[in-house]
Amino acid sequence: MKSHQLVYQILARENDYVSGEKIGEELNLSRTSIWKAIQRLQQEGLEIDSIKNRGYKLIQGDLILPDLIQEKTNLIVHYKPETKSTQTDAKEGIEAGNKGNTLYLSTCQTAGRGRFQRPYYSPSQGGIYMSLHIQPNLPYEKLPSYTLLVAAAVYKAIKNLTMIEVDIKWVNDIYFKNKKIAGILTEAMTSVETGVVTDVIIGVGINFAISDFPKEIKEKAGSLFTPPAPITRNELISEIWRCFYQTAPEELLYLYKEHSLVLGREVSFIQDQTEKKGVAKDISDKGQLFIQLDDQTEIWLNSGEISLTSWT
Ligand code: BT5
Repeated sequence: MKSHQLVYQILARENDYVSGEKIGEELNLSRTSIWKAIQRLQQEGLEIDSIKNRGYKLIQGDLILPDLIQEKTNLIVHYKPETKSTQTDAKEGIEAGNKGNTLYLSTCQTAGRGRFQRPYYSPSQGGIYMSLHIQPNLPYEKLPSYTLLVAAAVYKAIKNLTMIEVDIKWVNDIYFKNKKIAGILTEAMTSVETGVVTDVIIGVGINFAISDFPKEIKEKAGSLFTPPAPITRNELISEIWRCFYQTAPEELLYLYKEHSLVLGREVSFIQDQTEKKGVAKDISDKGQLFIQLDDQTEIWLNSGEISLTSWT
């Protein structure tokens, strides 16, 4: 690990001020190196107080530690402090021959995107941006709905760590206090020869501790925490993938439906250029939403084609 990461770990562990001398002794680093490490942490957005003769104290913020996440999840973690999009990083990784069960992680995206190429706001402070690459090698019909499974894993991880219960909005949004705090984007690659889905990239963006949003999404977007956060991003990232890999899919699908914001509610959506309304009755294991329209006809909505415009 780099010096600033080691210094961060000491500050995160201590509840009180810790002197530069003590940190230096533990890490076998000079006071100047410690000072430089503190500056680097402050540049990365951590709030660190320093008092003469007492030392340094972490007030708020955390540092993403890819080595720690790798150790906790058994995934291979590729980390960039800033990137265009972790989805693109994953695609480039696949082209370069990287194997599955690899996590592409960043603290800031300059071209983060959602479904239908919509932009995903990914500021440098307080967010989580990550894309998991897996290699299912299954025909499309046998492919589980990874968006549903990961949404439920996000729900479960947050509950396990904080007791907070978030809501899931079909198909790929996580809501908390009626605001969107996270989104999921699943993309698949199919072999032209065999028709088998060889690679899947599941992108997750979370507003972990973000205090402000641009005006275009201010009404809609929220944050899981208002800084300071009671847990670290490292803990949440590790717990999400632990829940994803170690929970039976049946349980995840159950959690998804149980915490769905739309089941049993009236929803609207646009299909063939017309607004339609109906009651959301069920969600299939493949991620389709079953709707009873106002004229009593029943239809299955496909998440690849339709977004809900309202739900009440
Ligand atoms: C999503 O799309 O919500 C999926 C977002 C996936 C982002 C992750 S981050 C890691 C990986 N790398 C990427 O480039 N992407 C993935 P969708 O359901 O289409 O929602 C997009 C809409 O949500 C936008 O049109 C905005 O209205 C709104 N939005 C944008 N940024 C937001 C944010 N940070 N928080 C809440 N809402 C946001």
